[in-house]
Amino acid sequence: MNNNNNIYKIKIKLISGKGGDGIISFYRNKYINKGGPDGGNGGKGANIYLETNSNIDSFNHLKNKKVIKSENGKNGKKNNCTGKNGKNLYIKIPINTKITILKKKKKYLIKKNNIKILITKGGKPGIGNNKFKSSINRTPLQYTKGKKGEKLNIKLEKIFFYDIGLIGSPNCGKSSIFKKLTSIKKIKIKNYPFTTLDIQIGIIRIKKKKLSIVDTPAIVKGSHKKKNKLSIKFLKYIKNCKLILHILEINKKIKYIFKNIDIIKKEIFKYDKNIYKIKQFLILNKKDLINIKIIKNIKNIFIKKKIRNKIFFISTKKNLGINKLNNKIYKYFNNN
Ligand SMILES: Nc1nc2c(ncn2[C@@H]2O[C@H](COP(=O)(O)OP(=O)(O)OP(=O)(O)O)[C@@H](O)[C@H]2O)c(=O)[nH]1
Ligand SMILES: [Mg+2]
Repeated sequence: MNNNNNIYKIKIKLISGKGGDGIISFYRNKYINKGGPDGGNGGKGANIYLETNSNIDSFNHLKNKKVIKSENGKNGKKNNCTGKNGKNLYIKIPINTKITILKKKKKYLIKKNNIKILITKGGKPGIGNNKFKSSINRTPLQYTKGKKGEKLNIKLEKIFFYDIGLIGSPNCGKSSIFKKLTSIKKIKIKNYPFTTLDIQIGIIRIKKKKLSIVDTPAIVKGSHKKKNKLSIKFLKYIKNCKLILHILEINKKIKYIFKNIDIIKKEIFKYDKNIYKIKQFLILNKKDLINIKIIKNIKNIFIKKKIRNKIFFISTKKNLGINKLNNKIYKYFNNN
């Protein structure tokens, strides 16, 4: 999957079609050269709707579309004929799109498929001179023009909802855990930093539960900076998770483990403070590489530092602590 190039946020201007004008006309034929008024009304300007569609997942189809216009209504015609209405326009958007109407500060989040919302109304049609006839005005020269359609700037943003998000520094074993929990075989795991360059999505099946999980590229000091190629833009996939598994590499100096927790916290804070309100399990991976004394020391420091997160010591390589982690994940989702 390559999500990096997909467009998940876009601003567009919507301009609905103008209503067609009413016209002035008088009935004429071979035998009648001074017939009554027969100028028809204009057609309606087309509305613009946004419509959720489960077949699309991004706004790639709207790339480079800064302005989208819908059809104008046609002008009225002779013989009292009404002009054709503009054809309403339906713009496809993915499910879970947040729509912001910029000037009005109105927001919607559409979570279901095939939902249509009217965003800009087409202009009202003008009235032809036929409608102005009366007993005292048999040859009206009045008509009205069609009104302009509504115009709005909107912002569309795809919101991601996964159950579990994996975060952590380079090489700590995020993808190894992802592979273990999802049983997906084709996962790139290598002994160098930044193996994972894009998110990966999988499903964990525990008992009868199915939970979605997202693996992410590593976070390092400075990841929040835009110039950084692997910036933390991918945290958008994490920000609505119900549980975060923060992975730490245990075969490092103890000081480094705690420094790492702070680095990642700072980087995430710079992206969105609310992410830290999400329940977080701290997973200390690579338990096979250290002895029990170090584990005890680490546990003590967690207590001293009053870090209250649930802590797990695991090894994906030796399959240690994985069942316990699975059970706690299951319990958490059963209770929340
Ligand atoms: N000894 C040991 N090695 C492990 C364990 N888990 C993962 N590794 C190794 O650690 C290295 C990195 O693992 P990955 O799963 O690719 O780590 P990652 O956090 O996804 O790395 P990036 O995507 O680069 O950020 C690989 O060589 C793994 O085989 C473990 O429990 N014990
Ligand atoms: Mg990885």
